[in-house]
Amino acid sequence: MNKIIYTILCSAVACCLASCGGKKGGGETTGKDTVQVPAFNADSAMASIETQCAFGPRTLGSKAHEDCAQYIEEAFTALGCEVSRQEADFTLYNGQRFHGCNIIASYKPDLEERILICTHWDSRPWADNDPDPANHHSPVPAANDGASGVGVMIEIARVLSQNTPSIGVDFVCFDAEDAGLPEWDTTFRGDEQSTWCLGSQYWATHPHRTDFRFGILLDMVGGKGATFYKELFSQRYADSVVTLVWAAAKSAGYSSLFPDENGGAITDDHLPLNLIADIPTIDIIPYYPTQEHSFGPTWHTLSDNPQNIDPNTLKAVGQTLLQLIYTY
Ligand code: AHN
Ligand code: ZN
Repeated sequence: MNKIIYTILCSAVACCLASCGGKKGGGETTGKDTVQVPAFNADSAMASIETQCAFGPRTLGSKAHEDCAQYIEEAFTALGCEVSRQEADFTLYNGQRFHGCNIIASYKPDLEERILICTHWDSRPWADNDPDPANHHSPVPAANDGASGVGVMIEIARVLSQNTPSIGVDFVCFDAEDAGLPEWDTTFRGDEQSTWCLGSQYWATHPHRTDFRFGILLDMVGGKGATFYKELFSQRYADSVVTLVWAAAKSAGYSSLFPDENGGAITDDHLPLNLIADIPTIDIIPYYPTQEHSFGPTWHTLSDNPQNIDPNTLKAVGQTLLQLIYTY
């Protein structure tokens, strides 16, 4: 068939699907073809966040931690991913030792062309930024700072299982990101930065594979009023990935949540991936320019609960990632 007529026909069919379907994420013209990007369902990501939080705070050594690890493994397995648990021993800033695990879920592990999407799944043991000092030793519910990234990744895995993409994806849930030096400990002498991100430090020195085009870290991707500025280490180590993701956000219609602005420099799980595993990895992390704390009002407080998650934020991040995956 004549190529021009074929293209017009494809476009017409795609337009019809878009207008009749109503549930699709939106069309994307790549120059050759019109690709229909499937829709990210924020309600199902939200349901996963509620499930995770219902176990209780997922702090190292707790029953909630073990229960949630099982839930995460089962959720990715049910969606057709190959799942494994990477067990590790972690030593906290205070010398306390815990057994824990990174959880690895591979979608189509045989595909060579693949990307890494990751987040942390543990809860901070101490709400040391809570407005009430009486809560500074209580664990954080971690709806945003823990469950949100996992919820978005599980929903992406569901979409992959129903709409075959041309690339493979590995999802990695890092443990022990958030047991770093609490603000109330004034006796610690040493390198504070290395007390954070213990699971990703372990994974970066024992990666299950490293042949990824790039990595994307999700951290606190469900907060009300969140905007995602370009984090500094992401630009330093993986600027082309920043450009790709911010362009995908624009194509998906979310440029207002992904402004072309510089954020802070954040010590997070993407640093070991860039510096140790040599995988160019960016951090999608909120920056609240007008709030007292740049991570937002619920950060490391007891208010980091599902009620303070906005499904619209989850949607913007999830749809941006699908835009990237299905137009890659
Ligand atoms: C520090 O504030 C040192 N790191 C931020 C990383 C983080 C904590 N992400 C979530 N909780
Ligand atoms: Zn945290």
